[in-house]
Amino acid sequence: MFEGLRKKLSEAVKGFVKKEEKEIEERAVEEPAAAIPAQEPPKPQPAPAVAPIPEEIPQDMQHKEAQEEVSKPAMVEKPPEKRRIIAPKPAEKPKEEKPIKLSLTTKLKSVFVSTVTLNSNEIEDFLEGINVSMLESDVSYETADAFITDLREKLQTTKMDAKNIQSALVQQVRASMFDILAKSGSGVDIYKYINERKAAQNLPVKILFLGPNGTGKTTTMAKIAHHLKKNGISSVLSASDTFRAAAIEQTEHHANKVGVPVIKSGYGADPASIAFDAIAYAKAHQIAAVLIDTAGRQETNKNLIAEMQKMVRVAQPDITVFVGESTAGNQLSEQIKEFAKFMKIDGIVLTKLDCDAKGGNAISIAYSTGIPILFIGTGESYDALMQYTPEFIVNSILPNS
Ligand SMILES: Nc1nc2c(ncn2[C@@H]2O[C@H](COP(=O)(O)OP(=O)(O)OP(=O)(O)O)[C@@H](O)[C@H]2O)c(=O)[nH]1
Ligand SMILES: [Mg+2]
Repeated sequence: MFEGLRKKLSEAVKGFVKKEEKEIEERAVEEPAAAIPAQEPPKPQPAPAVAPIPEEIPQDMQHKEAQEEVSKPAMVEKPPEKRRIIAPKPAEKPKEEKPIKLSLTTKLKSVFVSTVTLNSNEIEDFLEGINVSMLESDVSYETADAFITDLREKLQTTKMDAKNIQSALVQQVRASMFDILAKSGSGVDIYKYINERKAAQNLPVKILFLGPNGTGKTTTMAKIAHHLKKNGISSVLSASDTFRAAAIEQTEHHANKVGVPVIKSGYGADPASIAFDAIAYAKAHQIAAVLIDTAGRQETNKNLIAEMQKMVRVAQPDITVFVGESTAGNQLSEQIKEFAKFMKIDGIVLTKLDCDAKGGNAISIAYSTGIPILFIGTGESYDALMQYTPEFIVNSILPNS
């Protein structure tokens, strides 16, 4: 999970700061040494005698000499007109070669001062690489846009450790990621909430799972029941998918495996009435949580959406969870937004992140929908459900370097 985004972002950062001698050489021509700030310490050195430039200089010599020029800090003190800089002929530039990365000015500054701020060209070049990486990894346009704006502001004002610009850039990208993830606010901590309600003797807590077909609703419900049981909290499953073949047996199977009761009826039965019975059962048996399964449905199916609205009216869930698979890509946020037009959604479970090499949805889904992620599904086993934290996402995508 996150391999795609992690690889692309890290390449974007590393690629930016990579020192390529050839680029330095080219930039030496474009950026005169006068651009070096006044605060650098070295005392002016007498300029070494400048040898006359032979009319014909072998190409490899030109490169060598130009490299030597920029690698000697003292040389930058010379007035520009005395510098002996040999430009490669424009025709010799490979076509696909992109200039930029760090400018010579910034590179040289970093020799003399402890902090540097990128200039606007550098910032835009860096941001372009980051933007492309994000879009290619399923981060939505609006999220990538907001992210880039946030990062640009940071880069414009941040003085970075000149000796370790790469690590400083990583810090800024991470900080923007945290900012974007924070914009949807933090969701309810389901386990904590159940404990609080238990302490207040206000049970049961009712949780409804909804979403498109096959996203992992039933499995997620069973995973939560499993976690609650491990922590000494009782729950009951409501087999309210009376639509899909074998759905009731599947819920029963999970209930038996996990060791929790299940309330069921026959296929075609009213899902809302099964939820009602499960709530009554929980009240009668002092069960802490009622976990209500539902049939998979598309947001475009009006009848099934109306049925879901009825379930919400009858069961009055405390928490309504949208279960969506990470592999759905950018279409996931549209699905969630459509569902949210018909019922209040309190949080998202992003499943199958283990099958999603890109991982961009984990960055953008909460921002795009304004609904926080509560859990992340990382596999098929009952333990493969993680409570969402921004730290987990950011550390998985771009670890501190
Ligand atoms: N790899 C992986 N598989 C998952 C995850 N969550 C669920 N699955 C698998 O996805 C498949 C569908 O899961 P279900 O729980 O039946 O999905 P559902 O949303 O209830 O499906 P319907 O009831 O048909 O709408 C099953 O094979 C699950 O084991 C996850 O986080 N990672
Ligand atoms: Mg199901």
